[in-house]
Amino acid sequence: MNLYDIGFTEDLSDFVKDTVPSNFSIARVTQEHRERYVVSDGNNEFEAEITGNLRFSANSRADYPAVGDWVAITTYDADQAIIHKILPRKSILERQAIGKSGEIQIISTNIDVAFIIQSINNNFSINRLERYLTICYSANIEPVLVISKIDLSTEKEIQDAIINLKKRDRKVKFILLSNMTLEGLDQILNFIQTGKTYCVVGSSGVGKSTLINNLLKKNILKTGHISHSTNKGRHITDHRELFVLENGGIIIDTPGMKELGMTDNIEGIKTTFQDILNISLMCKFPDCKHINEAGCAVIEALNNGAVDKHSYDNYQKIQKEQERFQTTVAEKRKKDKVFGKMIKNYYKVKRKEY
Ligand SMILES: Nc1nc2c(ncn2[C@@H]2O[C@H](COP(=O)(O)OP(=O)(O)OP(=O)(O)O)[C@@H](O)[C@H]2O)c(=O)[nH]1
Ligand SMILES: [Mg+2]
Ligand SMILES: [Zn+2]
Repeated sequence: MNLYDIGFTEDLSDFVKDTVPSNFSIARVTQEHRERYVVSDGNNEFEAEITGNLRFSANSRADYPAVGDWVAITTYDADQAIIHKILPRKSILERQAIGKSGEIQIISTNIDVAFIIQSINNNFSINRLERYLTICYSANIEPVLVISKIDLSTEKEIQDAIINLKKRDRKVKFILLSNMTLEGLDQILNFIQTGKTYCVVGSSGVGKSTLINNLLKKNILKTGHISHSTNKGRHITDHRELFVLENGGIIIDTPGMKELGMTDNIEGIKTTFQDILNISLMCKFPDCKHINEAGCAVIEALNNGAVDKHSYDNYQKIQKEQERFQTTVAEKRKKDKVFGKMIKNYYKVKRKEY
């Protein structure tokens, strides 16, 4: 195996030739634990830490390596490495960090396709799906909905879910899956292409790790069952990890997510809620918020049934959240600027004193 087997591309190779000094090697981050990483060059795995410099220059968590990243490393001993630099990311799957408004948490990077997993029996929610779609479209990542645990529901329940889905969103590709009967597994396998990177996201317990075990045809990952007996709490997967499949696809497992807070998602919102956005072009006022303005085409469409009420409500909620994120970020920047000025002035005064 080499770098190309874990997703390296010609574009990246050109970039490395032009910009990375030859005393560094290139690797991909395959595991992320707190401040501790595992990186791989396709052949060997290394336990890795970041340089003090990287840590010092990081403005936020988003500046730290994440699973999926390509990094410039130096190695020592047989299996230790230092990460010096993160290569530019092709895509970033991210959400707002839990409990830290205005801050970003990276889920994984350099992803081509995200499998959004929802189990049909207790986790299927189009509102939540629209959140995932928004973050995927914002990041230029193709979303694929996987409706799992179909062995636990009736044909009628499955059909109802599909009807609801089509009513709300006609674009998203979806696959029905049972990790027990393995129905749908071939469809997922056939969809996965050599050299492309996939990740699975969704709530805890929906079958993300079980799916990856099935794709790997090995029970490598800990899944719900084992953990119940050891009583390790509700979340079974506690870190992100990248795997290479037999067919050459690369797939990342992630811990279950309860919240999916919006960040800078304007583009993703536009794509997810395209119907609403198209209609809004006919609103009387260009800055219409579609709440109670005169001549609002969206409200009119809502009243005559052309726009789905649930979709509209979800759109408003997501839109507000993303505006709040932008405001928080702007306020933070302002504060940082003021603080920066204070420091500058302090040094000016100091210099004068000498
Ligand atoms: N009946 C049924 N059970 C499933 C299916 N997929 C997964 N399970 C079970 O659901 C439980 C949770 O599965 P996991 O794969 O650990 O779920 P996860 O999404 O990885 O959960 P976290 O790691 O906590 O995010 C396990 O007991 C699985 O055996 C399915 O398609 N059908
Ligand atoms: Mg898991
Ligand atoms: Zn309007």
